[in-house]
Amino acid sequence: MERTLSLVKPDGVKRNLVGEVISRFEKAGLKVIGLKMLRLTKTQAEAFYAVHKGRPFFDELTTYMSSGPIVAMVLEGEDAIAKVREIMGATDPKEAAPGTIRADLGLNKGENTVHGSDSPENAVKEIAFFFSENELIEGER
Ligand code: DAT
Ligand code: MG
Repeated sequence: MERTLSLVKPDGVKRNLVGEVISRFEKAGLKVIGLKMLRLTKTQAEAFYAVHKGRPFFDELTTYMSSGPIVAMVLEGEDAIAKVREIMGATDPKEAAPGTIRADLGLNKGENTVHGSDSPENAVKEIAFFFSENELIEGER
């Protein structure tokens, strides 16, 4: 069992794609064990994407990620990290495999509808960025 963090980015929330994104994860057998809607400040977006600090797209990325509400979720399942990355597709919707969220719904390399953690270490950090342990619901329900 593995946990990962996914976000529906501002373009996805704006276009009413929250349910569509969650539905694709659920259909793949992943369980939503934490869920919230929020809006990041620019400073919070910079902290979340700190790994990209110094890249040419950092300001554009963090301005965009703080431009409107997002939906944060923790997904749990076998190989959850890789599964979510596969369902999301490549960063650039033009390069994403057919049938992936980004190929079907993404607008461009920045407004690409979803985020998913890329490694177990980052999943732990990113989950803790948005959720406290008592906001994650596991087991019988
Ligand atoms: P991913 O979201 O697929 O993990 P990433 O971690 O390399 O991709 O980059 C984080 C986000 O930053 C990405 O979803 C969109 C934005 N981004 C990355 N490369 C970019 C670029 N060359 N131009 C504009 N935005 C970019
Ligand atoms: Mg990434």
